Amino acid sequence: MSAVLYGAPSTASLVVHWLLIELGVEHRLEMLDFEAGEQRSPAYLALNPQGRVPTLVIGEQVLTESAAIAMHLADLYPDAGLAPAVGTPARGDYYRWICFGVYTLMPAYRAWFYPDEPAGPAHTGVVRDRARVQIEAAWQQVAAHLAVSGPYLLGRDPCTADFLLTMLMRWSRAMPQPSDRWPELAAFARRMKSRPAFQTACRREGIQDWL
Ligand SMILES: N[C@@H](CCC(=O)N[C@@H](CS)C(=O)NCC(=O)O)C(=O)O
Repeated sequence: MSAVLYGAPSTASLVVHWLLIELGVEHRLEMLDFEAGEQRSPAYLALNPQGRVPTLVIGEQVLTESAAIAMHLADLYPDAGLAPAVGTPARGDYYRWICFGVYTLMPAYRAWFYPDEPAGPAHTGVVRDRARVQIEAAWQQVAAHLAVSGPYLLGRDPCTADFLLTMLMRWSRAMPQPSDRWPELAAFARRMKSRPAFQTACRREGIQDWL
């Protein structure tokens, strides 16, 4: 199966790019220029009405939302073992951690990186302060979980949720309290970043930090 990934360097498309390489999926990259507003071009909005990345076109399907794409890829390539079997307790934990990324971390990051969205330009300071508190509390929770149940979110082996979490950790690298200040998270990130597919994805996106 071949695929086209619409993304932008160092954004939410990274986890999809990484998984495409990790899973050996034949693909083409279409990197959008955010500065030029390409994510809001009529052609792109026809694919992704939110005007955000990533979008994956795989076979006949157009799929958006990084976590949904990541879970779908894991299901399409079960031999890689990146998603526990449906109906098992591990699958429940897997959903939990994917949802934690999507419901807890992503909205807080959106507020951090786009602080005028919730309440306009006059309130960006308070929005960012609140986002920072939420993000740090989330990392504290993940670190506590890994300390007891690690080295990966589900224990011994990595799953797609670990890939998503690694990308979300990366987004905090320039924040006042980066996620890898927590030793458990730093160790986790080191392990995930040492995967050759992560390094390849970063190289292809021109990423030079947090490698
Ligand atoms: N929930 C979406 C979030 C996507 C998202 O916010 N992407 C950002 C980059 S990290 C984006 O496309 N920003 C461009 C814009 O909002 O104009 C997902 O995980 O796919």
